[in-house]
Amino acid sequence: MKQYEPAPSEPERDQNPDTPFYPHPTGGWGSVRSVLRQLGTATASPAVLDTLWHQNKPRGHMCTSCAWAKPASPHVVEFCENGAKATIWDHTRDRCGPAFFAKHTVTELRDWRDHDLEMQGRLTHPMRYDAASDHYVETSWEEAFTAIGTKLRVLDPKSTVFYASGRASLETSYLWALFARLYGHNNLPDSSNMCHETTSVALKQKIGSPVGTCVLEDFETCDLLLFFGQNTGANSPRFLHTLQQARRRGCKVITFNPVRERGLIEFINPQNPAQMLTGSSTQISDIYLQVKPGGDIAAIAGIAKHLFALEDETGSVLDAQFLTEHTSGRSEYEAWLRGLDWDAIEASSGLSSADLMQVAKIYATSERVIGVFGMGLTQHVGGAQSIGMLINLLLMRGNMGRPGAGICPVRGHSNVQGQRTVGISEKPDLVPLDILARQFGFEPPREEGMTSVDAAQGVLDGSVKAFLSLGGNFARAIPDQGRTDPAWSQLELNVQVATKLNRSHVLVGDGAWLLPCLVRGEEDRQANVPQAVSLEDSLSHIHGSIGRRKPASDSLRSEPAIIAGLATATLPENPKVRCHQWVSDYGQIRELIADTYPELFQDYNDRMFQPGGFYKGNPVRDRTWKTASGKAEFTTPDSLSALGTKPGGGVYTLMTLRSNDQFNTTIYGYRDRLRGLDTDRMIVLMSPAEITAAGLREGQEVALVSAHDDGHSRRLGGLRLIAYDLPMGCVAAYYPESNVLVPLELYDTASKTPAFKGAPVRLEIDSEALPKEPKAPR
Ligand SMILES: Nc1nc2c(c(=O)[nH]1)N[C@H]1C(S)=C(S)[C@@H](COP(=O)(O)OP(=O)(O)OC[C@H]3O[C@@H](n4cnc5c(=O)[nH]c(N)nc54)[C@H](O)[C@@H]3O)O[C@H]1N2
Ligand SMILES: Nc1nc2c(c(=O)[nH]1)N[C@H]1C(S)=C(S)[C@@H](COP(=O)(O)OP(=O)(O)OC[C@H]3O[C@@H](n4cnc5c(=O)[nH]c(N)nc54)[C@H](O)[C@@H]3O)O[C@H]1N2
Ligand SMILES: [Mo]
Repeated sequence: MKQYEPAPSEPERDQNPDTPFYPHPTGGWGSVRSVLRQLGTATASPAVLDTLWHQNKPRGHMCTSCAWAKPASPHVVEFCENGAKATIWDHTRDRCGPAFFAKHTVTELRDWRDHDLEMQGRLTHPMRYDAASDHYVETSWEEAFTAIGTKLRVLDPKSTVFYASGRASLETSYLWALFARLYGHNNLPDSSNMCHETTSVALKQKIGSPVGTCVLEDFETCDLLLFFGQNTGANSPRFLHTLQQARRRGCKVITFNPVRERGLIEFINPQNPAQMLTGSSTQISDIYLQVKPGGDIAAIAGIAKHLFALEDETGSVLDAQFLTEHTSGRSEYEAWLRGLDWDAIEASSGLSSADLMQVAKIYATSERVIGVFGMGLTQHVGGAQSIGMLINLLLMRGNMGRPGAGICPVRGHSNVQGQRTVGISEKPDLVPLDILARQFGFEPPREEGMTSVDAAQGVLDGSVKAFLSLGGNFARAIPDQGRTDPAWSQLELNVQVATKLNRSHVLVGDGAWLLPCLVRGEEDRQANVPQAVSLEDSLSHIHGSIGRRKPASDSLRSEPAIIAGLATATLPENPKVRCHQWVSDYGQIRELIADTYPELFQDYNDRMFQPGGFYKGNPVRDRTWKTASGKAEFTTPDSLSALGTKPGGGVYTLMTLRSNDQFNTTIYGYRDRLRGLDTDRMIVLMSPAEITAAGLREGQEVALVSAHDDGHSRRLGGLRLIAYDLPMGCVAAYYPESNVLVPLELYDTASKTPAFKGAPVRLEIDSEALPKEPKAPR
């Protein structure tokens, strides 16, 4: 099934031309057309152009799509294809209000597709679920707050969960975490628990800081970027500008990814008229290695083993002084590496010793190297160990704590890193509880709270009685939905603060509330004064953000105002807790944040509109290591594979992927342009050789069945098999449709981040008929 005629050119030399792919550069006219298509839909409001104009600029609003850095001197338009889609999606003219809910029962809505639920438009009124009629019915804010507060007061706080998705601002997040602790628990899982929690745990343990060490300037002087499992073209496209500039200076890029992602192959900057007119593109990766899923530990081990061999020959590869002064654990690591067998490295990584030698030689002659990574490393059973290996590699040549070098996790949601910074964490050790105790005159809970996996297990076993969600779509984002879906209706209380309707809102029972809030691009007036909020980007810079659009409905409230309403109705009187007063002026919330975190947030209100954001700092930049040993730690992994089980014998590793037309569970449309796939989402990708070996045929309808042997059956049928350029031993399908196949108990052993890129599955010819297309509502 070839979608586009391939037009082979230099960067495509390794592409299998018989499988679908996008034969054009990322960016270029394709991305302009894609934005125009979204703008041209009947639902987009013309005023959205003004909103886009201010996006990511000082005193404008900060994009709600990815967390990539916002430069001090923005481009004329500082947004990308997918940032524009996110804004257009937020500022639709469609409304999902009481009339819609009167027409459809909740049971009926459960059969709708994710896309169709969100396409109803912005939620406009607070709604209460009425179990008797099976409808959401309009309620008032006062009724909602009183009922929720009354229920929370009789529940054991430890049986409740306050989830947050990474979009809410620093001000909102601080209040949310404070509310949880004043109420009496640390059950504060975050979308980060399904995402970069692996990073936070691994970096903290190994280099003493839970976040990346690089700033934008480092990308101006680095001479090599090692890219592991991050899909820049779709998920952080503005980063492509940074990459393009680095490439033009002569910086090299080496990519490790099982999928040949176009953004990491070729790019035309839509903001560069010359490139747009001539069609001349920038090649991104010098070397593109299709590592097997979970094979990064082995790939890095191979590179490092070659480096030790080169060091034996030349004596000039390792940074001996750095290693002695700044690291611990090196001998054990070196002994392990030297003892490794090349057959095992090649089998686990799917890469040849010769390819890895080529990488080792480039690395050994590069002076300033940055390691970049995303979900391809974090979402594995051995995720933290893979990150540990990348750190080991960087440490070998002192690529940490000097300009142009370091480690750069590319974060997901636009403020997901910031939420952790201001206290949304289930780990009490990471929060200054003593300061909070003094500040607000209470005894904070000290027990460890629940991660996302713990929370899902608690919902499943009935120990969680109430689930409050600050944004997101938790029920749809988690693993094992076949098991978890039915459990949601058993909750005694389910409160969803949201902008658009999604599956988590319809998997409910008695005691469910839907509370609609402003989006970031909308004007947020409190006490008649427009308010600003702030966010932290992937490179630890904090930016102010001001929304200007008229809110979608007069009945909406801001997230901080909703939290103030909930907290006031729930908590006992405390003269030091004045939520409504704080919310009348968000500057007061920022002062509270600065009191709790004086080192990070001094002069917060004065600095928040600094162009490029203000930098939170990172001790690693000065080679200060806040680790157990006081040094950067070499670590030795337990296994050469990051997978929990070994593929083979009919078992394949399932990677769950995002398309270019989605933001997590928000499905904008059904194209995946950058992968050359213009079909629906119920597909499974597999290498042509593997299809033949399995006796299957392209286009066949198949089912994926879990090969995780724990007594639970997991199956997803109605999938069309597509031959795709992938390594042997794996298959790929879309998230969230394939989440039913990922076992809840399969997660990174250090952080409990689900193994969304490494679930073991088998393939069956689907004997069931294709499921009926869910009813299209419009
Ligand atoms: N437009 C858009 N932007 C987004 C999002 C979105 O859904 N849409 N989501 C946001 C969020 S919350 C996040 S966390 C980020 C996610 O952004 P990314 O970190 O890019 O996450 P994914 O797209 O899940 O997967 C990344 C890549 O990992 C590769 N991969 C899979 N398994 C392996 C492996 O074992 N090893 C290696 N080396 N690579 C592997 C996949 O082929 C894929 O290219 O993006 C954010 N930005
Ligand atoms: N199989 C598989 N599963 C995965 C992943 C994967 O790669 N594969 N990735 C994981 C990752 S990285 C993440 S981060 C999670 C994502 O998990 P979540 O963050 O929970 O999910 P989202 O899809 O981002 O949430 C979308 C919903 O957020 C609401 N929303 C949007 N904007 C706002 C706002 O401004 N305020 C409020 N209150 N609500 C808003 C809307 O109602 C929308 O429907 O999924 C994880 N799940
Ligand atoms: Mo994420």
